[in-house]
Amino acid sequence: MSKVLVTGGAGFIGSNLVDKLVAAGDQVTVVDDLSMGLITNLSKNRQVSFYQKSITNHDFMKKLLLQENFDYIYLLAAVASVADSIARPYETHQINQEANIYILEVIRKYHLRIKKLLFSSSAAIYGSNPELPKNENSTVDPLTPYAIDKFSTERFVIDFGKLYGIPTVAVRFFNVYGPRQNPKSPYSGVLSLISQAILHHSAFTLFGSGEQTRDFVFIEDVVQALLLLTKKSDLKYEVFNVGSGKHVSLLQVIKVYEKISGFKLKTNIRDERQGDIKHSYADITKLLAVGYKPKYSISSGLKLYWESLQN
Ligand code: UD2
Repeated sequence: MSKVLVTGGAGFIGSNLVDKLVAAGDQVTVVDDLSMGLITNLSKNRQVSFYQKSITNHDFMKKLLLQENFDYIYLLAAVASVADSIARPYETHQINQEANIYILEVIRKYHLRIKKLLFSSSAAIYGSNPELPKNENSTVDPLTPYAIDKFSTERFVIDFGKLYGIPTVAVRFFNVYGPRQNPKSPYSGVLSLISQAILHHSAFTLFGSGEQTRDFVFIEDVVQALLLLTKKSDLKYEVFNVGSGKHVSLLQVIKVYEKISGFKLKTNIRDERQGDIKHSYADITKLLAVGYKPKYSISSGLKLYWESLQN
C-alpha cells in the first residue's frame, strides 16, 4: 500500500486515476476545490480522503504534506482552459504555476522522502510550431498564459527535482477524452461538448472547417501512462508526450460518433477560434519505449464513452 496525493483528484483525469489507485490498494488523498471537479466522481471509500481546498492555500498544503508523508504525488489540479488563462492571467498563474512550486518547496525544505512526483503539462506548449508529429524535443512556442505556466512549471519540476534529489517526471497531455469529462464550460473538451449535444439533441458549434486534426487519447490509456511513469523508480527527470500517436479531424470524429450513437449531430458552423491550432499530434515513441501499450482506438474509446453516458 502506498500513500498518494492527487491534486485535482475530483476532476476528469484525477478521479479516473483515483479509481485505479484505490483498486490497487493505495491510500489516496484528494485535494480539489471543485471548480470543475465533482464530488460524485469520487467513490465513497475508506481508502479516499477528500479535502475541498484550493492548492493555492499554502498553510493547508504545507500541513497536509508534513502530516501525511506521501509516497507519490500527482499534480493534476489546474485551470485547464487556455481561454480562461487569457481572461484571468494572474489568477490562473497562481494555480497553474505558483501553487505547484510551493509544493516542491515544502518537499525540499522539509526533506520529504517521496518516491515520485508527476506534473501534468500540456501539448499547448508546442504552440504554433508546425512540425508534426510533436516529439519531446520539438521546439516549444508557448503562446498563452496557460501554455507559459505549463511549460515553466514543467521545467521547474524537472530541474528542481535534479537539483534537490526529488524524483520527478512530467507529462504533456494531448486531447484526453472519456467518462467524467465535464462539459460545463464552453471551453470544455470538444468531445464532451459533442456528447452533450448528441445526448440532448441540441446543436453543436463547429469552429472552422472541421478539418483541424487532434490526437484524441482515451482516459484509460492516459491513466495507464501515469501509473507507468510513477511506478518505474529508475525513471526520473524526464518529460513524456501522452497521446495516442494518431490524429483525426473533427469531421472524422463526428462521423464515428454519429455511427456509434445512432444520432445525427446538429451543427452550427462558426469562424475558426482565435489562436486555434490547425493540427496537433503526438510522437509517442518515448512513452512506448518505457512500456506504454495504448489499448483504445478512437472508435473503441468513443463507444465506451457513449455507453458511460447512458447511465
Ligand atoms: C486542448 C486542451 C487545452 C490545451 C490544448 C493544447 C482540452 C479541453 N483543451 O485544446 O487545455 O492543452 O489542447 O493544444 O482538452 N471546437 C469546436 N467547437 C466547440 C469546441 C471546440 O469546433 O464547441 C474545436 C476547437 O476549435 C478545436 C477543437 O475543437 O479546433 C478541439 O478543441 P478543444 O477545446 O477540445 O481542445 P484544444 O485542442 O483546443
